[in-house]
Amino acid sequence: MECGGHPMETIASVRYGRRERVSLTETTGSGAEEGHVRIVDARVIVTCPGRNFVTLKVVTDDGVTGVGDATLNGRELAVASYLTAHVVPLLIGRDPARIEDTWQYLYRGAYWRRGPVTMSAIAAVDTALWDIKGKVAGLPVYQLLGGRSREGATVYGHANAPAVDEVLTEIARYVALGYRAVRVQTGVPGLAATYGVGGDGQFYEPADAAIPTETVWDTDAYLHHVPGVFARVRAEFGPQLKLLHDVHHRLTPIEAARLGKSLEPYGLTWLEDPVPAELQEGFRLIRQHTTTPIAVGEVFNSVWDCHQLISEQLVDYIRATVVHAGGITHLRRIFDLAALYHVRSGSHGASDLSPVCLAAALHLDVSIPNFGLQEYMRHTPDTDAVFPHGYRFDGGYLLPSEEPGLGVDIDEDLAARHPYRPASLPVNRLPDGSMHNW
Ligand code: EZ4
Ligand code: CO
Repeated sequence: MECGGHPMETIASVRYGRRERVSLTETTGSGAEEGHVRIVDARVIVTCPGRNFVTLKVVTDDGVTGVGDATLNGRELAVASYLTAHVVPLLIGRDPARIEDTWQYLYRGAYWRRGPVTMSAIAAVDTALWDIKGKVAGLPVYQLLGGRSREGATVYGHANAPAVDEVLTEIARYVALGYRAVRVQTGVPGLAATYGVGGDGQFYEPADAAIPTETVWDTDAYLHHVPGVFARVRAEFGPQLKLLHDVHHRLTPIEAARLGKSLEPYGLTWLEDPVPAELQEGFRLIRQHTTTPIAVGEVFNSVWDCHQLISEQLVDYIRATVVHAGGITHLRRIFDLAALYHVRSGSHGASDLSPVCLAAALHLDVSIPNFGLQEYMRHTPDTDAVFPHGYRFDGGYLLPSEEPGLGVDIDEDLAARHPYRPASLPVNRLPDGSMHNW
């Protein structure tokens, strides 16, 4: 199979990028048989401009490049290695125009389906191929997805602070910038630290140490504290501002039901990740008790993680992302299913998803009919410099780039000046020392 001459050998040569034209019956269906443009290079770039990002850059023999985000916070090198060892050799010689076929090839071809590492790797390829298709067509990707359904993506910012007084100041800062929606997180009296509340209000980064930081959690203290926070926020900012809160998978269904009920007077737009979501039917119990809308999905990798949540209408917003849920192709499939059941999008947009992911998300956000909200945490100036991009914030909206493709790139020289640094997400324990969800 290694060198040319008869049909079986042609299969190998097509896969590894030689340009001979072969007939359909002689190929593996790699898409290269038409003798058109092929992928000639795919580079996996790991960089740490303040935090770690993994980026795939795909290059065609016409010199067109496309980028895809492959960042999985705290497990970056697993995805980088998956791409380098198991995906890049399969890409060389393929037709970059065949996005769906390449997606199916990598998904079905892995045999070991789904999971965050596999799906982030597939997402990176898929995103890069959409970028290439847009550049080849001379159109921004949202045009390839059906064009605009709205002018921009309404975003929510993160107002977080240890104390309630400080969080009110943070919210006011977002309101002054034009934000229409704010996620509110505070410290909990009696707990030294909690998720979502960093030292620096503007740039939150939970992966703060090579060996995981240990935090302590107390559900009773939390449930006692949170309703009072939202009472003060509503009293201060009135009924118009959209308010969100992230529980970060820490409650049981009945505890979440109690929290949702106690927050009903404050009209939250959503309560996020109230419980860990492996048990999809567990959300029925929450639903039976509260009208507070539920958002879930930032750790989901495929439609199979949320089909029951969606089809039973157990959630209101699905928060899967381009990078962790198989790219633009698969995330659109999830959003299309959601649209049938009155479930709207609420894409995860933490700063541990790179500007490449955010750019891709915005093309989906403005095109799909059932957009809800887009999370927006600003990246640091160093990150923005490594990933030059054309999307911009304007009066509470994010607007995708009008350039062909995604409108984002990676500056590889600058990226090389920020080498990888080991960083893990924290772990969390109950007061008695048992492990809990972080
Ligand atoms: O903790 O992305 O809604 N946003 C979040 C995030 C997650 C991080 C984990 O890497 O919950 O901030
Ligand atoms: Co969250």
